[in-house]
Amino acid sequence: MDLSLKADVVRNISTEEFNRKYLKTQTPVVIKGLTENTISAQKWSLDYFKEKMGNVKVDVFDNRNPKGSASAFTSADLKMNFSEFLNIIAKNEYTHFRIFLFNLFKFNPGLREEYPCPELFKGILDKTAHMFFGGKDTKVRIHYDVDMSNVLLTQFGGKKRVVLFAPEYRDLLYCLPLNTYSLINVDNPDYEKYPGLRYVKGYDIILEPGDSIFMPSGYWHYMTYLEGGFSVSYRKIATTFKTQLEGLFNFMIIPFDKLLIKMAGDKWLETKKQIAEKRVNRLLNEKQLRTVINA
Ligand SMILES: O=C(O)CCC(=O)C(=O)O
Repeated sequence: MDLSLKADVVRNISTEEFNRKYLKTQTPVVIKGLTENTISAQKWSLDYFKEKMGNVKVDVFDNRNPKGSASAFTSADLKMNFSEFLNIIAKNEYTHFRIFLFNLFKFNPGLREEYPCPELFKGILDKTAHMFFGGKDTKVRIHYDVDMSNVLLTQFGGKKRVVLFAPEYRDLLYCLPLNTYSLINVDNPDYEKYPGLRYVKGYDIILEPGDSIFMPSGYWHYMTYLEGGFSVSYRKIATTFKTQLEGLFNFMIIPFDKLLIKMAGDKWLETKKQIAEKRVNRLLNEKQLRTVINA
């Protein structure tokens, strides 16, 4: 696994330049300064959310849940008061708890004015933002987003490590069938078990508070909270009809995966792992690999 690809880091980029250089070419980029001159830059902190929305009951994921490996992040493991959760991550020590895809504006529509969708990402989805919270060293398993939209993720609070891989590496990353995630360990790749990982190239990026990262449609991402913190994501619909259809297709197949998990549990998970491994072994024996790794 080679993580030496370098993403551009830009500031003050116009919408025209962003569209031409990054959105059209589906190239990741780190953008600095998008929160400047917004209320979020002055006000947003764990304490502020505690004060504004501390009583809201939030869905929390528990990274220890062994069942989590069987399916996409579609259902949380427990509910707690937002203030209770924020107290845990404010300690800035390891916690297995995290919040994923929290619909911020649904609970407090006023917050929309405090960090509105940046101009360069405006579109039909720009009224909805999602939030992600985690404590120090919390990790988010490698996956790509089911809906295949483009994502602009802005970091607040502590630093976050983001590892990215292009969609072309889907098979070599051992994507599990009927879903959009993989069980490989990005921090400690097992090349004996997963030989395809030798051919994978990606980006290893550290986001500082105030940085935003553009993750194009279908890009695989693996996150590590280096400090307790949170992010906000805005989405922009996929730029090609083919990719939009892929998003729709993903939504249609995941219920089958869920059904099979219900019916066959671990057996289905084992079958999925075997299918993913077979796909890679086939690829490693074929000339196709050359096309994928040269992409
Ligand atoms: O930053 C996080 O906690 C996860 C972000 C993520 O997975 C996403 O935006 O899809």
